[in-house]
Amino acid sequence: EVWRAGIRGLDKTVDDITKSVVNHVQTSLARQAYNIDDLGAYQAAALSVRDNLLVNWNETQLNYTKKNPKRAYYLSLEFLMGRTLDNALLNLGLKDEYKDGVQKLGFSIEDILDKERDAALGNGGLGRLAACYLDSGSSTELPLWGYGLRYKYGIFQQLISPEGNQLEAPDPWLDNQNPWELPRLDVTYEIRFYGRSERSHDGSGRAVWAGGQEVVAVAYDVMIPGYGTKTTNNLRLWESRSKRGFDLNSFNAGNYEGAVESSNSADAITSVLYPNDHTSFGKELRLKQQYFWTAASLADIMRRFKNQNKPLAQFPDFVAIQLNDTHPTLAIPELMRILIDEEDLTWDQAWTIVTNTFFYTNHTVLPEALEKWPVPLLEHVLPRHLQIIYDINLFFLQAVEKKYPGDRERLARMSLIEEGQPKQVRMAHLAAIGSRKVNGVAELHSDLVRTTILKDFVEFEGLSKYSNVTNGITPRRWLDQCNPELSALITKTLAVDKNVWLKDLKLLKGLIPHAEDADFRKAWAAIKQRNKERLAAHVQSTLGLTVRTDAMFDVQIKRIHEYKRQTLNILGVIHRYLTLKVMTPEEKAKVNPRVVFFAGKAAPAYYIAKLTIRLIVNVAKVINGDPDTKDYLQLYFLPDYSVSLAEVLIPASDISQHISTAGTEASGTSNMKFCLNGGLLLGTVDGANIEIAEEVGESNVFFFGHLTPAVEDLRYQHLYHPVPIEEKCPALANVLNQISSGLFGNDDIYEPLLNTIRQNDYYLLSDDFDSYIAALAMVDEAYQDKEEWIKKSINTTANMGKFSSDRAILEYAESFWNIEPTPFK
Ligand code: DL6
Repeated sequence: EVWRAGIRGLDKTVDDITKSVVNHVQTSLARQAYNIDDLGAYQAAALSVRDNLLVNWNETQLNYTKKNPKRAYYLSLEFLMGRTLDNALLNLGLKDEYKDGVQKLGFSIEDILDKERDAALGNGGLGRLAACYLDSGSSTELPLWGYGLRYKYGIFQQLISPEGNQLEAPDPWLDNQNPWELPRLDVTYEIRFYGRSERSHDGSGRAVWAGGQEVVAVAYDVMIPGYGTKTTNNLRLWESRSKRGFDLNSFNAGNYEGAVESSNSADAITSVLYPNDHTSFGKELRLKQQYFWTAASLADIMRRFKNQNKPLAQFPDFVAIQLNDTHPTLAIPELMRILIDEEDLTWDQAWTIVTNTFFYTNHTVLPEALEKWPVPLLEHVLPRHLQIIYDINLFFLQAVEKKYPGDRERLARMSLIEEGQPKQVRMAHLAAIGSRKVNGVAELHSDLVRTTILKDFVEFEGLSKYSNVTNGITPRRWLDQCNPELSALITKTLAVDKNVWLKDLKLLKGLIPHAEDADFRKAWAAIKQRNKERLAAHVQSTLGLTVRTDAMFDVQIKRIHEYKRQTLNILGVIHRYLTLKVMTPEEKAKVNPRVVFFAGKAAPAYYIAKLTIRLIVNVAKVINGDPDTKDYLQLYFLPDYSVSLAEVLIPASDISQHISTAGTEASGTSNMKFCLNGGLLLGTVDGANIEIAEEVGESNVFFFGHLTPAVEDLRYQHLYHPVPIEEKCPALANVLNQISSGLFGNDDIYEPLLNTIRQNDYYLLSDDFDSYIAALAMVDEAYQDKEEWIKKSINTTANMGKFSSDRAILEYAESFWNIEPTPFK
């Protein structure tokens, strides 16, 4: 209790809570307490909890100001936060009190929590990782701030038409106001675009950049509470506004559209999240987003540093900046610009500071995702930055030439500029040479970064700069919050307070001996069963569909992408269906029923991914309606995948699928979430699957498919020695032919999707299909022995301690940023 009282900011009894909620209803919401609905109750409860957070947040900032530790800043274009209220209550240790408090007022805490809209400012893994890292940063008391954009519209809402097409609708997540943000109208910066940059002729290398458009960045602060600690860090999100409001001359002349044009174009910068992951499009608005955000963030960081009155040379002693993928790479030339043009440093002084400040994480080796900006576009939007990039390139290539004289091919490969029409700036190269450390996000991925896309750089700069930090997930949200019953059972079994094991996740190993205890297994299995029922109730209430809960739950949830191979999964489902259709009743009686769930969004312009969704939806219609099979196989595509939906799906899964072509999934993080919740993993030898298997034991995962080193050879064979699919993989050919023959709709709509497999098969479905089907059969067989299955499930959870994001963030803090926990009483 003493501990709890210490972290709450404000100490509140249940009575205090009811008073504070009613007070917010009447004052902040200006409504009558007797006439409030669930949404109003949510808003008032959120504001009441925010009061607690604010106390801690203020004290945290004061603590940092007093102690002046080195700080780290996580620059991410995406923060996929999900909901906040439940997490804030957990971290403050106020869950039970608020449950009772709102109950006294006639509300249920579950209904209130359900009213919160997800903050969905991200596409997928990269943005959710950023959110987990902020939670862990505060929980481990690190001076770590996030910087991002306050998009007015987050990731689009996904609707599925009756034909099975994905339709997109805007996500107006701010419409009901956002109680979790604090507008900081006093924290603003002016950000320039376009104009002209003129170099001085005094040999200083300085330039004057003037003219063009100026846009104002306004800060919105989001409090990030740590678990079981007062430390409450900050996520600062920037909103764009016009500098002048509107143009009075046009207004006076009666040209109203013209008058607001500039404010519209300023507002547009932070109006919407780009809904693509793993593709780089080179669009002007996206470039403006990236610069607007990095420039505002750097100005803010610089202002904070300068308040200390230290020499600029000490900047890297007080500031570490993590670049979450290449999206914030413009921060490198921007800091050079500030140091040279505004602070009068020499090029060498500035470059020394820059290369000791930045750290770059790569999140994908897929070629289409590697960002490149057309030189003419950069020249137009950011003329000074292009000059700086050219200068960086010149000095860099001179150094390369010195080490490898005459090696022109190497120079061309390593240059920041890719030749072509138009020339393009390679942002991964800029991020690599401008950073102190570069890392991938799982062992295999970091190896691939070192041996493929940045191979020349490793040879040139040395291996020690190119490192790995395997991703992690926060066990607070991804176990305690989403699976409270399992968390309670773990606490009881380990006989330690949950505040201890949730912050030292390796303690889960203490569950291992209990896998041999039949009563414990029974309790474990009963929780899984109730989680399935909770999911089924959710599907019933949201979609009106009845899911059977006495079946194995098989889940694949992630962005829809060819490399993630949802197509392989749906083709496997069809294969199962066709097999069931020809089984005798005696054979069927031995089959364990299976319910297959898919969820995920496709980028709006990604035609093949959208076709995959359509196929899944239409296969579901046939399978779920077929009396021969519906007792053995059900299939659901759950629309509008989100963090909140994941929180219901993950605890309910028996098996989850992570089946990317080997070498394509950098890490994956949902694989960690499923395994932490006792779901077994069916996957390829890829990304973090490999390290999960190392931890939980290969006998507890189901691996299949070709390995990474084979992939290139197989692709070569597809191109130059193709074997007809009927010959290579008759089972797959049969499935494809059934689709073509109209079993799931009488038209040729799916042909472009099927042709990706029949023709080039870049993602190797035909190479992996047979072993995939064999792995599915092994899963079926293992599931027959329920006791053994539960043992596997317990042992999996027990060995997932490595994947806490606390471990990952401390690795960044210790090995890269050199920052330390900075607690306070
Ligand atoms: O590191 C977080 C996450 C990984 O777990 C996924 O494997 C990876 O695909 C994802 N990468 C991206 C790349 N987007 N960009 N740029 O989202 O990162």
